[in-house]
Amino acid sequence: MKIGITCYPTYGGSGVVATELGKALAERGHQVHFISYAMPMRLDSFHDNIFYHEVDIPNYPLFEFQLYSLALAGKMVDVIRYEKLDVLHVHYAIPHAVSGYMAKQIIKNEAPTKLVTTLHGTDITIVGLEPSFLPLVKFSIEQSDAVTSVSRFLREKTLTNFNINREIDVIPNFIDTELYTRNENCRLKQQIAPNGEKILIHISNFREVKRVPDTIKILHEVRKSIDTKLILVGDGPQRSETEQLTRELGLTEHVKFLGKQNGLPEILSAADIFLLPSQSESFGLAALEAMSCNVPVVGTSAGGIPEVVTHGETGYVAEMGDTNRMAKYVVDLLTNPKKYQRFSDASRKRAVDEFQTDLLVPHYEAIYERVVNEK
Ligand code: GMT
Repeated sequence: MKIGITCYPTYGGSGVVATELGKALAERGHQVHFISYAMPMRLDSFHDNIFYHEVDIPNYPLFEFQLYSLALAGKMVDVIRYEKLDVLHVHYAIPHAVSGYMAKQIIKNEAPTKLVTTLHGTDITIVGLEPSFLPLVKFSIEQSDAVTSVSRFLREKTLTNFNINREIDVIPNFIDTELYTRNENCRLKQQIAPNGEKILIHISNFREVKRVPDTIKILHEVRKSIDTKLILVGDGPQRSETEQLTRELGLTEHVKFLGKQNGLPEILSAADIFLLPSQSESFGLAALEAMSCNVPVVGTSAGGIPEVVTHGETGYVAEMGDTNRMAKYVVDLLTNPKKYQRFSDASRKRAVDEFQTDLLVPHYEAIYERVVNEK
């Protein structure tokens, strides 16, 4: 099939999932056309069957704000028309599903391209609920030929928040478990914990919803009984606040801020436990990446996290903000080597058995087949 994919190219989990999906589809023989304003971050080498169409956003003195949604719709029309796409698959509803709908309407007499929308998280739980966006998100979901969500939690939220009555297929985030595998000879572990200290890790884009300062509070509590370090990977709005709290609590030499990084499997291989104290999380791709590298997760029970982290088997979940309980869970795991090993093995097994790329990409293909064959 010929499949167009639109996503946020450089920021966040939805872009990662969309790009990995495109790569997997191309490997399975489909022709994939990425349509975005920049080259997707994970599209870092040449792939057969993958094409990239950059959206050019015209400027004009009258336009105080850039008209990305319109420029995107125009580019979508162009790619549908000349590449003869069977399916246009948009990731994250705002504004992609709206632009996709517009493009489909403009070209409907020339091309029967179907629109598939994947909902990822804050497009439904936070920003999509803004009064100025809500009717657009609701309409574009209702008008898509198929809609998928990355967790059961997100499907329920979509139906209730937007008062929508339609089929939504749940397809969880997936992972390349061959790539995300533990490297037992990790050099970073030696550098950060030369005396065999335990290592906690958190990876995110440091937005408010991630509650990154909670990782510092957890470390502070854990260090009362265990010599432990914390690695923080990523950058974003909460970084300075987190750095400040680190200094206030006298933890500077125990917290390593690595900033944005590639090579996550190598970094995750240094860690003993992944922390995910989010306020809102529709799935938690970062937790899955950790689990695939044998790292159990301690986090909150927010949103779809319990669909990924099995409480008492691959990690623990607690109420949002309850950093003392999360710290207790961390100490419990780090002081029970047999239990820790069981959780670590179970984390890897769950990633491989339930969330491997090869298991989940066929679900997307089945949806494409379904919509293309629908009259
Ligand atoms: O930043 C993004 O790309 C999307 C972001 C969000 O805020 O919606 O991430 C979401 O999509 C990921 C991939 O499906 C999920 O694993 C994340 O849990 C989800 N983030 C939130 O719900 C906060």
